[in-house]
Amino acid sequence: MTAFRCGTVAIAGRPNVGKSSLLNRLVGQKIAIVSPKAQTTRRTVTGIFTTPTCQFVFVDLPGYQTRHVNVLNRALNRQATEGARDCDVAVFVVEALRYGTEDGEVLARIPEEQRVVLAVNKIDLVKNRLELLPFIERLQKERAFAAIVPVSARGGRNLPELLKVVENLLPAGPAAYPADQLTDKDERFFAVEILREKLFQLLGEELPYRCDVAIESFKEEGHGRRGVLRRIEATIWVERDSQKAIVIGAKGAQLKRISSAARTDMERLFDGKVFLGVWVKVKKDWTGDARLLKQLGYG
Ligand SMILES: Nc1nc2c(ncn2[C@@H]2O[C@H](COP(=O)(O)OP(=O)(O)OP(=O)(O)O)[C@@H](O)[C@H]2O)c(=O)[nH]1
Ligand SMILES: [Mg+2]
Repeated sequence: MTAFRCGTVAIAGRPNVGKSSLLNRLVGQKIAIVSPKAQTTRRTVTGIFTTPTCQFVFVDLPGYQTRHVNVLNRALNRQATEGARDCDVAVFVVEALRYGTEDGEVLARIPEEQRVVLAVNKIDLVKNRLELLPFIERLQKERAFAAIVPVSARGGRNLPELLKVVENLLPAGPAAYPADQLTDKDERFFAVEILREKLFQLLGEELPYRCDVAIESFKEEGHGRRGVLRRIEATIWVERDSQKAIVIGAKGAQLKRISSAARTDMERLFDGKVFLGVWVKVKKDWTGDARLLKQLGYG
């Protein structure tokens, strides 16, 4: 009988290659937020997946930030670099047929001695599969990857194969978490992330990068037959009054859209009723304010 394996698996790569989508697919539940915009993930999310032979502790890292140079993005880049270094295995995600300097910079930050599996994602977008071969050959010159697996986080292609090669690289050892545990993050964390996802999905191109979310209070009420009611109060921080006006929208319509979309997702994830109150507040230059960033959970 082969020994049980358990270890941490960082999911690294430049923004927008599909790291969070891949995490969600691998653990079988949507826990990491996803948007078509680059640099969506700011907080490292852990997703735990346990099989009869292995426990994978996936860590979805922020994509390396190049867009704005500020205290926030420096903190995110530090997280991304440390995450890829401190895990047992790194899965380096690229987009099929697209490999540029930004990808190369992320790969260069993963230490030479780290075991790296290359996941070539979004193969559902490749019309002619033959084109993948020269692409993969070219990438093989970049690093001695432990394995290369073409996948589709969207369609689920080859994900069992990806899990298999990662499993074989993980150390033998007992499970670190109970088999049914999905994440080590708490509900407050997900409340923040779900609200942030809605900002990314519903606001324009630039504004989501100027916002962040803090939970002011999170209470559970009525542990009765009708389930738990969660009463959540949150603040959306923006940098300027003009941004606040956009987030709120005419007659509060935009804020209503954001909070009701967030509430629906929270109710699905928490499996119970949610009462959500959201306020928008201005804090000039919050992305450069180390103290507020600490409060917002960026170590
Ligand atoms: N067609 C296709 N689209 C995908 C696939 N995986 C992810 N996407 C899309 O790619 C976009 C980015 O996905 P994310 O999962 O947010 O990417 P990410 O790497 O986590 O991005 P950051 O958090 O910004 O670093 C989203 O619009 C996804 O729906 C895939 O396999 N196929
Ligand atoms: Mg992400």
